[in-house]
Amino acid sequence: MEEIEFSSLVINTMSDFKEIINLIIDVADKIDKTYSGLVYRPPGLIEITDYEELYVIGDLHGDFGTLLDILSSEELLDRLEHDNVKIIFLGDYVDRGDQQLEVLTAVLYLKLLHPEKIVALRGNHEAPPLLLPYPHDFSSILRGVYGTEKGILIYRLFFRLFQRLPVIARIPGKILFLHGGPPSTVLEAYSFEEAFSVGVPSIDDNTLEEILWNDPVESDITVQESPRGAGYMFGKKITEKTLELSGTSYIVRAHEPSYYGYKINHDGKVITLFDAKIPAYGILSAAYLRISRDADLEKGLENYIVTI
Ligand SMILES: [Mn+2]
Repeated sequence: MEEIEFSSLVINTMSDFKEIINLIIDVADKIDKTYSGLVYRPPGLIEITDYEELYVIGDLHGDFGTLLDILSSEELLDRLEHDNVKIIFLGDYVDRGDQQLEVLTAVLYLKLLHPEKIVALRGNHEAPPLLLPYPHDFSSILRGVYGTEKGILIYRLFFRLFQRLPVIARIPGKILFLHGGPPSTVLEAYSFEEAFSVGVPSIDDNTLEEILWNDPVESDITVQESPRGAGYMFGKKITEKTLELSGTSYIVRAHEPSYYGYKINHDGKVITLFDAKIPAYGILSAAYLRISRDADLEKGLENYIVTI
């Protein structure tokens, strides 16, 4: 499929009240399921067990143009149909940007078309009911597009879908993916499952807040207050304990605007990706990761960052 064709599919779907409802309902059934090469471990972990090439995309915040640019420069729409590629989105599809509904519809549409190849993680803007971010203008966008009554209904459907999005992905032995950062409770945890609420009925509220909101800090302090008013800043010791518990070598996360689209912390063990080239952030480039199955990750994951 060409980008122009995909773009009009997305716009036609979001412009039709019934079509968008159908998309939300259909995709809700697919976001937390096991497929070939993607193992779902409830309530919020996806294990990526097979891929030829993996792409990782950070915050989009309504930047549909950058999403289309990435899909186009990597020929991903075509390759999703023929190759064993996987795309991990790190969350924050909505709020701030002009084309939030387009971005969210596009990501969900890709998941609907290729459920075994797309992982759509949750960001802090796909918020839990008691922890709304600021700004949270997504609901007013929906009221603008569909009118008040229908807009509120669509918002509620999206909001329910957000509660079901997985919050962590892992390539066993290699990389852990999440939106914000590991919870500070990893320091006292005995296992990965305990630390990240895997295999329990629901994710602990504080764990969820930290996974969605935390940011790295270059300091020997284990944890410190965050200026965001939610989550914490995590130091190197938390990164080291997380890598040990999860049996991985790197943490890939998003959440923080970075001038070149990426940022490296904790001696290269924490990589931040950001892809919202919108005026609110004034960043120069967006960045994503492209990792093939045979990539030698030992020499540093930062070597696989691509800027656009
Ligand atoms: Mn965020």
